[in-house]
Amino acid sequence: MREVPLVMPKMSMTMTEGTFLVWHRKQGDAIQAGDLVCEVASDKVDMEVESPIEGTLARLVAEPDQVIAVGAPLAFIMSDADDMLEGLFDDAPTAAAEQQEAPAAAAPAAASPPSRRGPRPAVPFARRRASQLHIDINTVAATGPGGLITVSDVETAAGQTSTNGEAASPAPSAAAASAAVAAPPALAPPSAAAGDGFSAFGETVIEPLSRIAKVSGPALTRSWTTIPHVTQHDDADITDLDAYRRELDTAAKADGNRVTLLAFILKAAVSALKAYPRVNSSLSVAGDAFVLKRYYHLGVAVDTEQGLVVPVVRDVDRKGIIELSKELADISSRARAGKLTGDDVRGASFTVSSLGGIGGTAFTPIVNSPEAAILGVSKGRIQPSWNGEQFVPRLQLPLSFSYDHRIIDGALAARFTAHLSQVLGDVRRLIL
Ligand code: CAO
Repeated sequence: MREVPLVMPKMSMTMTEGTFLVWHRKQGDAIQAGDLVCEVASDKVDMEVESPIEGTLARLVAEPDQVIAVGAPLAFIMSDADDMLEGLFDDAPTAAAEQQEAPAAAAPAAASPPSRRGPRPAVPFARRRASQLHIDINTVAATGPGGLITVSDVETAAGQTSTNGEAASPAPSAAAASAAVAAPPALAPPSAAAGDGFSAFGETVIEPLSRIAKVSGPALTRSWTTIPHVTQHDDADITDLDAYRRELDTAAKADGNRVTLLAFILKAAVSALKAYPRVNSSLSVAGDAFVLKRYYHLGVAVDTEQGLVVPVVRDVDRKGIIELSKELADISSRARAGKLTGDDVRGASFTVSSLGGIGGTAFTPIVNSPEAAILGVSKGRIQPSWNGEQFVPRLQLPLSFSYDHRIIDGALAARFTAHLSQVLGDVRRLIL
């Protein structure tokens, strides 16, 4: 009996790391060679990973959305089988993905799927489109370079598109018809190369997705479609807090720094996370426990020209307002300059998304899986507030707290936002 690693496959010559997507088996499962174990993605290709050997899935190492180096273990299989399949992820998918990365050098399209047993390479969205259309991707004939399955291959298999991809087929299948309800074109458009069909109605311009959008789009879709989301809204009276912040900000400006509300929001979030530890947790991979985190690393959504990025401020519980303010200025300017490293964006236990500098009264942020919740903050506004005798003008900050309902119930969410509101309403509580 020996422990065999199941590793992150190399899906192209240039690939150095991939993103782990989802487990299809759980720890302790008995598996056969060729069984589907999990799915991973490069920035170009999604791939199913099968077991190379018969045995027991002894240890799951990877977590959803974790970025893992090529060749590093995703899991370990205990096995006493001799027939290790060497080169499971060999030239076929590698060549396919490589050609996808270099369209100018694309080889003639392969018309049929590879005959060997092994993972079927598919472009992002193709696998999801297949599942939306209730089609087994292993039955789809690939027309992409090197045997890559494209979205239009899947749709063709569903009988949904005509050959030029510009119009729906005259007799869509029942599966395609139900998919039209389940997934409108705006959610999963066919690839631009295949013709998107919109030019039949007027002029169109193709704007390629940025690298960030290519990575974050599927991650957001996964979070939104796999996590039962609920958003709890509340207000915090920050009249006194804002007066104090302005004092600090004026002093900081003299040194070329700023103190914005966000540093206080991070500290208040830590206070609430300590009071309600479940919010600072994740569901275990096996789905049978909560993993409570005793660290307070907070992701902060930053709007950049390339798209949304979420750098992480570590150990917020151990830092003061001035230190946090400087760090926020540093990470947001590095994010906008595209200079964040992999370490800058890993390991958050909770996320804050502030649109307060832009506007809006409320929104429904998407939980950053595998975290349990995210706090959205909108623009503070002066509102009339009843003090028991009269209405007085107070600065109210809108809070939008989205949470995974499998981990957090409505009462806990209401208590969490009430705690946040109290702490932000009385700045003295921040030092408790
Ligand atoms: N209410 C009112 N004013 C606010 C505010 C709020 N909630 N939050 C910030 N402001 C003010 C600031 O005080 C500042 O005003 P002054 O310059 O007059 O003092 C101004 O708005 C701009 O602040 P900022 O946005 O530069 O700084 P920040 O620390 O508040 O936020 C950052 C930094 C990086 C979070 C922000 O710039 C950003 O990118 N926000 C967008 C995040 C995003 O896209 N989220 C959506 C994700 S989808 O889930």
